[in-house]
Amino acid sequence: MPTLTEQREQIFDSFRKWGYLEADLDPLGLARRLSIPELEGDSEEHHAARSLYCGTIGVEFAHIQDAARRRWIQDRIEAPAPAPDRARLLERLVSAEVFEQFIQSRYPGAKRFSLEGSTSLIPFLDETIEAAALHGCRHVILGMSHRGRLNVILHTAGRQAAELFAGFEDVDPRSVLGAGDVKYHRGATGDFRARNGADVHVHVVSNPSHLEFVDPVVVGRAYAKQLRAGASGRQQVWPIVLHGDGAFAGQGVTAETLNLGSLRAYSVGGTLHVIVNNLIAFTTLPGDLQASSFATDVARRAPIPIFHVNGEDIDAVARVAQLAAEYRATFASDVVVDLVGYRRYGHSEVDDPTITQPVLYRHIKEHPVAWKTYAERAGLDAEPVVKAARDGFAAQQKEAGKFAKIPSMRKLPGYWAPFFGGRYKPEFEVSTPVAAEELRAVGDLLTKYPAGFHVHPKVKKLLDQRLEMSRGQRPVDYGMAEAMAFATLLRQGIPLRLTGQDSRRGTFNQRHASLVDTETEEHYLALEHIGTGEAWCEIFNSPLSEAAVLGFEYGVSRDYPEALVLWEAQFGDFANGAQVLIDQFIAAGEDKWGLLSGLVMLLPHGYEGQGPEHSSARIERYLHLAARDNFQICQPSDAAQYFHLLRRQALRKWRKPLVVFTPKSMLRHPDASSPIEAFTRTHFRPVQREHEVAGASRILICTGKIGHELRAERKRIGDATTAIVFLDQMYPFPERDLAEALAQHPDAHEIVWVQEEPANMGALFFVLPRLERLAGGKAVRSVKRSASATPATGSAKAHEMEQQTLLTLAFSLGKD
Ligand SMILES: Cc1ncc(C[n+]2csc(CCOP(=O)(O)OP(=O)(O)O)c2C)c(N)n1
Repeated sequence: MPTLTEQREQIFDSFRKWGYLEADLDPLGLARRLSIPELEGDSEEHHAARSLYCGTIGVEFAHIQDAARRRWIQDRIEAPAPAPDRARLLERLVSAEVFEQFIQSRYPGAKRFSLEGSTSLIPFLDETIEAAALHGCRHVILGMSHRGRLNVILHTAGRQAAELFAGFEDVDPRSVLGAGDVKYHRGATGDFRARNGADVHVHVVSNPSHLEFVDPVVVGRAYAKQLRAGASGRQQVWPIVLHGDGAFAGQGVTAETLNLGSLRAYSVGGTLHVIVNNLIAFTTLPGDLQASSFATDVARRAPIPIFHVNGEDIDAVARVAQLAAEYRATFASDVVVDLVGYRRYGHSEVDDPTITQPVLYRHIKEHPVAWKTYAERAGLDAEPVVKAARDGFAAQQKEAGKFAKIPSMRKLPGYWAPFFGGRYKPEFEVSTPVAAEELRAVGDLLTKYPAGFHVHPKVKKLLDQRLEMSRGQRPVDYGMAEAMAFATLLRQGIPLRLTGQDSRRGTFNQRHASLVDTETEEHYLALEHIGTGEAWCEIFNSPLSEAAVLGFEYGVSRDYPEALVLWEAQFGDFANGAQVLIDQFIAAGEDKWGLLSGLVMLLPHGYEGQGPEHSSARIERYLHLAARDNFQICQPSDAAQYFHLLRRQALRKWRKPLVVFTPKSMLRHPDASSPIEAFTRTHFRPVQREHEVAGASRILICTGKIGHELRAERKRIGDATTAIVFLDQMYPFPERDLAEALAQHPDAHEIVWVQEEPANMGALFFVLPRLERLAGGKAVRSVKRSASATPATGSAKAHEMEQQTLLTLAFSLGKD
């Protein structure tokens, strides 16, 4: 027979595990409450446990493996709730509600994505940041989408209502022609004055329409800011991400981002995820949005607590805010808060929800606003608070008319001061060669490892070769060129971060940034011991994600402009798993938001008979996105070009994303290796000319591996009249360099663009019109695979035949 205490514990344990399923979470009282057999019973213990676990707070924590963490939550839920500051909570709630109504009445028809029905978000954030400030928080990086954004910018980021109202006034459209973004996407920075006197700097991150894709960017930005802050970084910088319930449940990038939470390469000591749960997405109800009862279920795979709270019980909302903040501060863990409310009007202000949810909206129409209910329950007089809010906004509206154009509510941190974007100018170039002595020195450092470290014999051989490369005793391959670029930059004080799937060793066994002890599996990263001053180095294997990890690294690059931040795709083909990040942030961030990034994307590319999904990094996609010098698109044709390209990227102050198509089979190929002099003397050349053939009658222009194959073919057939030019930088298009390369062969009668990709892919569409402009009337032709729905054939034999046909055609096309 269990003792009475044991019986009590059993009952309480059931409620700790299942109680949230019966909790009273829906302010409208419409959601069907589950009935869990394990919770049935009418004993005193049942009542006691039910009042704790099935009230307006429901906590999911039984899935957390760590008993100490479960105990922490249990102790707090089972202890009396701390007394809330009701006057303050009411004031925040009223202000949030009145703000929305004020815009509705003064700017009818304008889209603002009202927060009404979920305005408890504002007191929630208030209490969260208050609690965070007590734990040392001084920076909040806040990501969110459309819903309630203006309200958050006002009440949480501390901007003036006048600035927001100005966004609704007519402005001169010429200031944003062809660029800019809508008001509910733009970022904002401000200060939150906490009651303990601390100023917490709040930054609302600019985001695109694409829901949830800002999540990893927020976390990456927080990571970079924490690195800057040093040992107390995690205490000082807190990421908070707000989600819609539909988006949180539906978008895969949320799951990817949650997975980053506890990985060493990505951990920020906990992100607070807050679901502004209005139980609807546009016109779709939860039953069609998610497989389970809760939008939060995707988070249950992580060992993190999920707090559900009825958004109309403002005291409970405040309590959950404090619990969430304290949990993050105590365990450096992610926390999910599900703030359940409703949506008072349509998806946006121009949308009528009674067409799709007529019954629900009849209920909503009758439902009193949250501040009225709260004031009544708390015995507070809300009228003076409402009046003060209205008067305040009316005064702010008068101020709004004074702005000549939409005010920028954002301020870039000081570390961006030395860097700039805009159009390319040759004067931005810097010197990238490195003295031979320095290369010898880094060669020594890169090939050394601690005494007693057992290196794999194959790796030992590679290190011996690398030592010889650094001394000019053998040509330098890509792997060593990259290591030397990284090492020389680190020694110049440039921090470095590289992540990607299997990037430490390198997918093609080429990098070996980290040596693995054959006896202990301990790792040794020589590059970590090379930097000077502030130059830290991080090289990590990423999880098997593209979107979240690319978003994260973009975020890091946004807050560490002086670092070289690189993300590597396993094969370039897989980068389209992160297409939203590429389209919405990397290509468009500067145009939409004036925000720069020096992120490098390394995309292995090349037709080597490996099938449709291991051949093409889709050069065409990047070229389609290229305009106004928004990024750089390059394919270095040899190791030294790669070295100078990386160094140029880090050393120039012109901050632009760099897309690099990197080699696979050419990684160690002698034709693409470079003599040491190419590292000590030259710089990156957008157009690589050769000097073998002078006064050619035909010029082949190409980029990447095919160029080396063309050279081999030319040798094989003994052709002495065809010149081969490599286009190592496709964008910004190096028109002048190419014109000079063409001018080298004034008698050439034909210019041929040769590419491995099918006719509907590759750089063809981009290069051809430009070549025609430069050709001065000469014939411009092209050699490519036939247009195809897939990038490459699945048959290695067919590939060989196709490749040989390309080479044959390249040397015969146009010849009589
Ligand atoms: C990736 C993506 N797909 C579709 C949309 C179009 N869209 C905009 S808002 C919305 C509904 C969002 O619902 P929810 O996440 O619950 O947030 P709510 O608007 O209810 O606050 C949809 C489908 C989008 N913005 N992003």
